[in-house]
Amino acid sequence: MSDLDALRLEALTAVASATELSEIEALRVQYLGKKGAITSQLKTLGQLPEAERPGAGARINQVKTEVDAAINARWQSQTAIAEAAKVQASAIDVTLPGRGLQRGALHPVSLVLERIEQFFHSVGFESVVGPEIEDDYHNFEALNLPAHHPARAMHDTFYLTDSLLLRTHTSPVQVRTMESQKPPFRIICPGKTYRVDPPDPSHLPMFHQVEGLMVDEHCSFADLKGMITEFLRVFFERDDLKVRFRPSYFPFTEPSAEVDVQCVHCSGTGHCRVCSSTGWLEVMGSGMVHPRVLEMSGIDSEKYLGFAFGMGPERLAMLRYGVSDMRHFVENDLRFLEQFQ
Ligand code: 2U9
Repeated sequence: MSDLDALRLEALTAVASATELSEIEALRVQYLGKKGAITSQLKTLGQLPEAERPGAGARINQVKTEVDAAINARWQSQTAIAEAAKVQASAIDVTLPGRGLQRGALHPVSLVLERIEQFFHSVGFESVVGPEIEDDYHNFEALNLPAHHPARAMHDTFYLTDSLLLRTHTSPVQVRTMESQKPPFRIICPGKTYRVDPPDPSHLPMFHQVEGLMVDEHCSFADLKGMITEFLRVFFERDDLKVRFRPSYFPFTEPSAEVDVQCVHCSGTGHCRVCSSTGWLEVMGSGMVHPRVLEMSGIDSEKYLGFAFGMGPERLAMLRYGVSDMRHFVENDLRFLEQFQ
């Protein structure tokens, strides 16, 4: 029995200090298994005098139960600790502040294109787009710019083959519309255009244009002036903005006019560098479509008249947002782009 007391103490001490579940399981086998130290005590009962056997048997079973309970309790508490550690390791702290979203912003040229389209859609124009790779006919010939016409020198052209090129304006889109649709129509053609211009503060080899064309039976230069004046007042958000039309020359329009607005920087006083002290800023070109251009695309120039205009969104974005160098638009410097949020 003194062996049993020592065994009991040894087992309970070992269980109390076991931390690993595998260790606890090993103790169960060591003391309570078939050949375990406590189980083996029962086998020694036969060696005792008969009168002592019931008491000794009961005592061994009592120790067995006690050690079994200690092992179970230790197993449970260590399992709970292991579980808690696992949860802790994979826990997400939902109270931590989020990393936050970095909001993007539209490019200033996109913002300007949106404003231009919004205005012209509101007065009945539809946007039409076309290919950036064009043929010589649609880019030049059909616009009254035959080969060797001196005005072709105005467009230093990226040629891909003898007859294919990167369009130098979006005018070929209007030509294709006139070829395939019957008037009346009002369209604007926004898109990328290309000219052999090395980048400098006011030139890029790829830039944008929005050109417009209205063809109808009654369509006058007065309509052109009214439409463009209204557009510029809405665009620059000034009801009283002064607009002037200056005689000019384009092969595809006759008469032609360059459009100036009162300088949006010095309000026309001329005390500024933006307008070179003139008080005026050139913002667009315009004119009545040349009858030969209408005829070449199959429109009866006796019955129909057209007005057309063209503008550069990069230039308008520079004036609207006070950007002094066109190269900012293609450098993708976030310090620049972030200002248009
Ligand atoms: C057709 C007939 C006429 C389009 C026009 C301009 C005047 C013009 C420039 C302004 C600055 C382009 O971005 S810019 O370099 N454009 O001055 N464009 S009239 O006239 C057309 C177009 C197509 C069939």
